[in-house]
Amino acid sequence: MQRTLVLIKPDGVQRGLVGEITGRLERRGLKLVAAKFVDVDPELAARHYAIHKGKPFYDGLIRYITSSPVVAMVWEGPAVIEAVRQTMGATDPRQASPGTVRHDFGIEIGRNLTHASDGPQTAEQEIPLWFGPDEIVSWSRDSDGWILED
Ligand code: IDP
Ligand code: MG
Repeated sequence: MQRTLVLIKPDGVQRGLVGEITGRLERRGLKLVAAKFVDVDPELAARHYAIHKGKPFYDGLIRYITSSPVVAMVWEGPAVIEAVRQTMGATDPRQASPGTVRHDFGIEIGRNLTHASDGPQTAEQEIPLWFGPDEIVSWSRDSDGWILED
């Protein structure tokens, strides 16, 4: 089953939206397989956002993600990468569709509440930056049969 990295960024934590955002993913039927609270150091931030190095918003992005703790999670499900990106909405909250996290709780691109891996390769690179293999738990959910087809 596919997995993806999700971060609730410092603004989401500071604004008390951890339960709201996590609840949306749970209610969608996605399965949480790893979670922790992390005070992000500049090295981890730089590795996580290496692809954006050199862009005009890079320094601000590193300041943002290291400014206060984040919740890091791994979610599992069929096509979970696309599913989570849909639930979060477009990068810029002003472009995000109503009903998405970024639309419903955000107004500025530099305070867009969440991160989610954007493809299978990205997820494979990102998850090990945040979690060791022993921190990811495969488990059987009693409701699986009501959420997933055989
Ligand atoms: P994503 O988070 O939707 O995948 P990316 O393009 O990968 O978006 O950008 C990473 C993060 O960098 C965004 O979530 C946002 O926090 C920040 N960012 C992207 N573009 C801008 C910008 O133009 N100004 C300020 N911050 C930006
Ligand atoms: Mg991205």
